[in-house]
Amino acid sequence: MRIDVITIFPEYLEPLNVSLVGKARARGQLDVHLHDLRSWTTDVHRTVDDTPYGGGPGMVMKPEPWGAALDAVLAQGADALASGEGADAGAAAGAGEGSGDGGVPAGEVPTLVVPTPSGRPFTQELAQELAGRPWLAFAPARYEGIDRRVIEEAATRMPVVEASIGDYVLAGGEVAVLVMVEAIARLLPGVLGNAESHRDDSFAPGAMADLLEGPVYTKPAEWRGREVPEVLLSGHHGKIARWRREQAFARTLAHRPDLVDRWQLGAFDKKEREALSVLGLRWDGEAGRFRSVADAVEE
Ligand code: 6GU
Repeated sequence: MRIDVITIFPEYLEPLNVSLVGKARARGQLDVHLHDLRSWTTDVHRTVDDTPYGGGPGMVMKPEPWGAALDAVLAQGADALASGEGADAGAAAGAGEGSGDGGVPAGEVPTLVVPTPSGRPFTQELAQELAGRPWLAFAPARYEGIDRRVIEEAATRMPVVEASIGDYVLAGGEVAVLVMVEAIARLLPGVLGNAESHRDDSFAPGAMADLLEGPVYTKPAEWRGREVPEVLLSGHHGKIARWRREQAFARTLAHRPDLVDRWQLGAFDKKEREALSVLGLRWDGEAGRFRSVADAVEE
């Protein structure tokens, strides 16, 4: 996969050289190119922002540098694939350039990912969808955001996804890019050592959809007077799987009752329904969702 990031703080993306993502780059599984937005400014001050039309606080990122940057990144990526190589980003910061098989098919355009608190939620499902694309370009903004016309014009040329990593406001999208790239990279084939490690992730499609992963333990079996739950030492795989699932139910109910609202009765077998009942959850057929006994009493 090829990834381009256009930012006024390329150094903010240095962590892409470390750990899982860094190793994926070193192995040529990820071809990351960082670009300094200011290299597409034309004035001596290298200005990237201006006051908002209509008034109000803060500054807005000017359209011209973004337009020129996206043009250049599109052309570079296209050239890179024509020459069959990860092209060096001329404007890249030290951490930026990479080579290896970007794996971008001819005629391809990137999917533009714009991190913004007003985007759609960045979920495991979206991470999975983006992990299936050969080329992503990220446009993290600072200040109050990017002039809207940049996004609209880009959308006439390539798929655009505006995404938020949560209900809070960051000073800029760079950290969100780190979050998204890491979530995407670990889904790429061969990046995680053990392909099965995805399977039990919270939010993993299948058995863990809408479910948070429960607690984990390692040696020693007793630590500061605390023992590892006996079932995990039993060697009984069926019982262990069931126990883990029940822990996941309890944890999801405690931390994310909004996910419980998505559970459907048919997803649970008889023993699981018993476990849900022990947690105080009863299926409400009319409402089409589980209700906790405590809520039912309140009403
Ligand atoms: Cl993607 N960007 C910024 N600036 N703040 C955020 C965010 C993104 N997601 C949540 N908060």
